[in-house]
Amino acid sequence: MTTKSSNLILFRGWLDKGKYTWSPFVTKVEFRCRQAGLPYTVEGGGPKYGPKGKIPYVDLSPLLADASAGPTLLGDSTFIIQRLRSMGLMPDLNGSLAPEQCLHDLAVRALLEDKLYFYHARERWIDNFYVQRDMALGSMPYPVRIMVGYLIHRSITHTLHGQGVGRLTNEEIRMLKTEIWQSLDDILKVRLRQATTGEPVWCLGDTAPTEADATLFGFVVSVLVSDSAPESKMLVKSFAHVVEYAERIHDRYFPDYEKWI
Ligand SMILES: N[C@@H](CCC(=O)N[C@@H](CS)C(=O)NCC(=O)O)C(=O)O
Repeated sequence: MTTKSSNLILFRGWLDKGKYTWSPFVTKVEFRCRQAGLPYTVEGGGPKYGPKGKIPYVDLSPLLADASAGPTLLGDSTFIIQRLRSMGLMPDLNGSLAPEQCLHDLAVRALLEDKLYFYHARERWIDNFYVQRDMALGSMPYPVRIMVGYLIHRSITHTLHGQGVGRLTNEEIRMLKTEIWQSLDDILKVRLRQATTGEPVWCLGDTAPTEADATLFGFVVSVLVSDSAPESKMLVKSFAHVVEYAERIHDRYFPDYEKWI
């Protein structure tokens, strides 16, 4: 299933070489690898093969002394980054932050990964179910896709109801999503105004990215490249500073990837 490689292997759910995936967490890890200059090889895989039942996950074995011992799979973007940092393969982006900045960084990540994520899950898996299903389950034969899609829809409906987002109206969700992107646009506007060159700017850091940038870039890109969150795509596109932030990072770190339109 995996190619012989001395690189870290990143399982993205879809292979789609030369393209971003629709998962913000995959792009988060890819950004961290590229920013660190850590080469990686992409593979398809899928949530059910990952140690946490989600994508992304990685196989660390090519980087380990005993590469012949078989795959060493690790799931969850945060723990993947943490592990690669502890192996000395990625810098500690937040290492020199003051406690207050660390808290801001954590808050931005939580805002996106633990709040915005659920609005997107509803938009994708409930409001635009067929587009999302046919992308996420596209490799499955049609009858299987219908059955698995139905089970995922049911499970996500329950999750969103328990979490609370399932009980909100579309109008309420639109308001909450707009509030998030507006706040990000406001801060990025200031960052872009302070920048003297066309180089990337960073959400919280003056001259270098922090962990929040990996997450933020992942979320902006996931909206811009996917077809199953059209309302969010229009919303994000209406925030020029958010789009420019992502464009600058794309141009610097992902010139080989197809860009969103
Ligand atoms: N906390 C995880 C979240 C990953 C995640 O939610 N991945 C989604 C795709 S964006 C997934 O694999 N969902 C499949 C499922 O929940 O069954 C991380 O940071 O990696």
